[in-house]
Amino acid sequence: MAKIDEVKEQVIIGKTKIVPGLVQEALNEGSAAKDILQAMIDGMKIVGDRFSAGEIYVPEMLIAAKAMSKGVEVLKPMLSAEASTSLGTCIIGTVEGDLHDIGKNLVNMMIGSAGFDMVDLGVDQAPNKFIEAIKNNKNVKLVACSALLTTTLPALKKTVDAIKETGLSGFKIIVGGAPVTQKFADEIGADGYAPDAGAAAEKAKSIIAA
Ligand code: B12
Repeated sequence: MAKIDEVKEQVIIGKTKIVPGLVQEALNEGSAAKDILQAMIDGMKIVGDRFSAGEIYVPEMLIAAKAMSKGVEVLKPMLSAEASTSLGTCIIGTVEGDLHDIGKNLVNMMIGSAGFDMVDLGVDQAPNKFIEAIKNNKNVKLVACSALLTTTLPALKKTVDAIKETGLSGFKIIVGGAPVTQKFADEIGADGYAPDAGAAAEKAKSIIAA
């Protein structure tokens, strides 16, 4: 089995200690960092499907997530390059009620490497936490909100509404996460949407220039 396939298999079964070494071996074997990342994302899709089918439970999802996070750490230097000029500050977080952060962390890394100074609020963040961060940080140009559950899509809307109601300006809001679509982003009045971390970085740059 190619190392990259082993990475995927070991992420699925949550082998936190083994995954980082395998990721390094896959790199040594000549696999591209973005392909290894995609293999891990594909692995998480299988984990999600097994959860839906009732074959595994929350603890198994959690250890798979930990294994993937450890693998991403190895890839980080290859996926993100330091930009020399700053495009401003980006506040990023997962919305209230939602504990998923792997996707948000990848978006953080990619938008950061596009040249933004990142302020990561973490998971389960109420609208006022985003607002406080916008007020307390200098030169905020972008706010990025993540939601992974259909049940937290309303919290995404609540967050965008609350930020807009403050009347604060000078920044754009982008939203994303598996259940989020361009249509939903438009409906809730977000300025932008992107389906994955690479596209999020492109969108971040184009949206603040618009
Ligand atoms: C790992 C995981 C967990 C872990 C999370 C650990 C962690 N540190 O993140 C734990 C165990 C905590 C968990 C808990 C739950 N989970 Co869960 N989880 C997953 C799983 C398997 C993987 C998620 C993941 O990391 N994917 C990989 C990343 C890279 O992809 P991503 O998050 O989609 O991110 C990409 C894009 O969406 C986008 N993106 C993400 N954020 C943003 C933000 C912006 C601004 C932009 C532009 C783009 C963007 O870019 C990212 C990178 O390319 C998914 C299945 C799946 N395949 O998604 C289920 C899944 C999301 N979970 C699900 C469920 C049901 C739950 C629970 C309710 C289970 C329960 N009964 O308790 C709880 C809810 C807890 C809570 N309140 O949040 C369901 C959601 C169903 C739904 N439609 O709502 C899923 C789809 C599984 C399933 N098939 O049923 N989960």
